[in-house]
Amino acid sequence: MKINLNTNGENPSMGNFCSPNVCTWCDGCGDYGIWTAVKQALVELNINPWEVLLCFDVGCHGNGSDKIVAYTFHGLHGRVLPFASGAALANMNVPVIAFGGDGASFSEGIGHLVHSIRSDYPITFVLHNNANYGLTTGQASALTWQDQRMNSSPNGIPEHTLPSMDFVFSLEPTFVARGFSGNIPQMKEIFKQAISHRGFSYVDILQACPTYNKFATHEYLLEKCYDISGEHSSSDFEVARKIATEDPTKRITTGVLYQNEDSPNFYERLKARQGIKTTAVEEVERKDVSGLLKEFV
Ligand SMILES: Cc1ncc(C[n+]2csc(CCOP(=O)(O)OP(=O)(O)O)c2C)c(N)n1
Repeated sequence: MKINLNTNGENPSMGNFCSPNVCTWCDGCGDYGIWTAVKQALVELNINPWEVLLCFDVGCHGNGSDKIVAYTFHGLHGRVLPFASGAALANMNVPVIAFGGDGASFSEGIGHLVHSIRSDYPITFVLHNNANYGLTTGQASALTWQDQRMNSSPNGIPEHTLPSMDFVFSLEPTFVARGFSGNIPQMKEIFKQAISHRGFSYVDILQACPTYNKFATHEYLLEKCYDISGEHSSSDFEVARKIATEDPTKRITTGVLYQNEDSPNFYERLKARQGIKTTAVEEVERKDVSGLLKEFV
């Protein structure tokens, strides 16, 4: 469990997370649903805005970093995971949620995704999967469907689509979930479970992008997404991998697909931190290093 429930007796409400800044997302953008479900999940977990760190990558979703009240960070494109992981390791008492687009996460920052999953850093990662580079106006990402015509590839995408779920499962994750931006109640439940997970929670949210994604539209996702929660045991890795990688033209399974609650996370495996009750942040102190520096002159 990476959450430290609030200790000051105040109950958070949706209003506590409301920012006076006006959203700039397009009408019908899936970001609205994700933004709402995140706030609902935090409220239901009894986490106040000052008890959580929300880290945003660069992209349309990242423009939401000042549309919610919490401790927020808006970083460089593709680099949200190292920042979020470092913050979590420095203070394990604060839950950390990182948000990234499919462009950032599967192109610019794919190396960080690899090592975040295999290291099992104690954070939640929400993939805003709109299958294109939204903020820069509809270029193809590694998750755009093959042959789709996009703004910088008018003849269609020659590469095959990166099989993201197969890729994620190849890295032995401890938590994998998939949701749909049009299903807020389900996303809320997924986020609550992801935030409460011990290690790295990978949450793929298939997201409508009405302006640039004309293939996996809200209507298409509504038809294909299938909530498997009631009929699936998330503890079986092989079954989870199979249902996560089914032919998406038939159905797209959603819900918490896999969770391993027994595996210690990265911090718990750090030998140097074992038995230590303080956080690294609390241990920061001013030290005289002039003697050490003399060794280098
Ligand atoms: C290293 C780097 N590469 C490229 C860019 C330009 N850039 C800014 S946002 C963006 C697209 C973001 O797409 P995605 O990550 O999928 O997020 P979305 O906007 O779709 O939510 C790009 C290419 C950048 N700022 N930095």
